[in-house]
Amino acid sequence: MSNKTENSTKETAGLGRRRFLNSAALAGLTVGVAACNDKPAAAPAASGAAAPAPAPAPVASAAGGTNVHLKPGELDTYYGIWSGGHTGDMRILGLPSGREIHRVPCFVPDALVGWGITNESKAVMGTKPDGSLKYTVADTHHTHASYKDGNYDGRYAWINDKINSRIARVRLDYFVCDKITELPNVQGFHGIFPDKADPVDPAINYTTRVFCGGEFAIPLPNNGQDINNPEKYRSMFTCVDAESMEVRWQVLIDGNCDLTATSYDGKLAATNQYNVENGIHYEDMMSAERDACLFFNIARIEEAVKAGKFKTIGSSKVPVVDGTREANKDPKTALTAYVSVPKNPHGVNASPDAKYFICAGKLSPTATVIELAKVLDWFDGKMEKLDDAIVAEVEIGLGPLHTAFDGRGNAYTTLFLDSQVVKWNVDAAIKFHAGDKSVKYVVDRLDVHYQPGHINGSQSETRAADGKILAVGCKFSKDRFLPVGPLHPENEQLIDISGEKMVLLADHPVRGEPHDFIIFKRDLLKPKQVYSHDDFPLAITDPKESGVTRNGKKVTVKITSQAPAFSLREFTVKKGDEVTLILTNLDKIEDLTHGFAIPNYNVNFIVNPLETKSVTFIADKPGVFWAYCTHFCHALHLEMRTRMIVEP
Ligand SMILES: [Cu+2]
Repeated sequence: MSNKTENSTKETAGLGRRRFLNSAALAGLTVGVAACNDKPAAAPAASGAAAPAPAPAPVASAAGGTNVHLKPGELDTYYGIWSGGHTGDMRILGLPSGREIHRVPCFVPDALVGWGITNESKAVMGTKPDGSLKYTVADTHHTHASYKDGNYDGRYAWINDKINSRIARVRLDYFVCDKITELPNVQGFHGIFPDKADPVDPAINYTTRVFCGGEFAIPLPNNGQDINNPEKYRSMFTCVDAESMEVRWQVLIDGNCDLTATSYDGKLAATNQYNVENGIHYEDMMSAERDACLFFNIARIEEAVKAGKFKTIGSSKVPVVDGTREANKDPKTALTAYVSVPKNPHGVNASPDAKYFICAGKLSPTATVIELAKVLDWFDGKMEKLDDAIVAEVEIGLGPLHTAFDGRGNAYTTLFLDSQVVKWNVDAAIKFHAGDKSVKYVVDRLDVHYQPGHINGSQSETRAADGKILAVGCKFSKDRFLPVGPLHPENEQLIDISGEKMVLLADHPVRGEPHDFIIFKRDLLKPKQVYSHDDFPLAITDPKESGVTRNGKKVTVKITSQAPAFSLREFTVKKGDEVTLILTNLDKIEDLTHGFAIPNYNVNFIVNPLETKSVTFIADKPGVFWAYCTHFCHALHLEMRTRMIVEP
């Protein structure tokens, strides 16, 4: 704690709360730490990490030149894609302003869009046999986008649902979720990362797979067997096809998966493991001094699947290969490699020079730098000891979690317990680790508010990392915003990293709780403003097609919208009918969206320009129901209604 004590003399009175928070967080951890006789969590920071924290930075953009206060009408330079957390959505921000521009519902119903209400969204989300939604809760943590040539290509972004082990894909042309896949035999699907190239075919220099890490070990199959045999619980690493969204294969592993990273050459994926012990109680999960960064040899796994060297589990037909330690002792045939990493690591991130994966120590005050070429050497039988792939393991501060990059050789790691971001130089850390103790690898430290988790920089996880801005997801905001009762927002802080010293630029409250995010240049996306009728098989292209058709008790209502009127002034159905209402918005002017709500029938959704949506419901209440436009569209917006008449 010497580092904290040293820093505290420089802290302002207002930051007394930081010390309180820090000791509270440490106290929580110490319970487990004491139980396993661990000392690293309370160990002093490294000699190289002894640089004192700078005084709290000015809020304005005096240094670095990044202006977070855009003039009215001025557009942001970057898109940010954020996970929404409990709200099960993806949030789109503009940066550096930090303004939230859009939310893309994925796993959880959304009353603006009609997500979970329209037939089209229900088909994506998944339904029970009675047509109701299979799930209405989710927990999105990580979001990453598709790559080409080592940079984002603007096709897709993916996001996980940890609660129900689902992966959603969002089309980045329309910013809509178009596919959701539930992973078989996996619980606690956590880390997610698309590949950046094919491991074998160099012509495929873009994303074709998405890797998903399963965190919670469970009996396999989880059908009531082995409940009381935790030693038989296992987790799996899953590969999903980026286009079809089908599950391609799974790898049975020892330990768990946490975060996920992929190499730029497509050959390796990895996940950090905080529970190599396969413990089911947290003190068991912290008993080992070293856990692992588990590497997957993608080409070999796919060869094994092709050669039929797999099994299937339960009712799933997905091929499962054996990635356990026991089955992968021979490097020349191994599908997996368990590189050891100190104590319950969190976060694994690929450096933009494509050379390293960096794991943050969490319960160890260290970052571990693993050289990917050496991991490949081990697989090729050219390097005897796998852990020789570790080229640096240096102390950086307390509670390191996630790492971002500036493209100039520096890494930025969040320190949860220290409530800081530490900037450190990767090459210097490698030299220090190799024996040159005179090297100062810590470049700068900055206090953040408070207890930071994820961190990411502009273009950080691409070959085009530009070292301009850094966003930090602080899990606690405490005193940073007006109090609104017991639930505090989280605090997303923005940092200028264009200079030698980090400069804190802005605080932004966010509803709980985003986890991970990516930030990239706005010109990488070309979002469309108007749909095409071709996007929708049910599209009504001419208002003359509007009307009611009946097939027994099944009734179809076709209706179009053109400001300020719907094509039908009224439509009549009978009590007990199963009504499918199809609405096409024939307005093709940018930003001219209409809504459609039916009182007492739990229907509300929007149709964007040339978009078609449908809803199906039982007309179980007779009477007159004024269906109306819920999305302001015209001076006569209030007059934009139609009567649904349900005859008794
Ligand atoms: Cu309208």
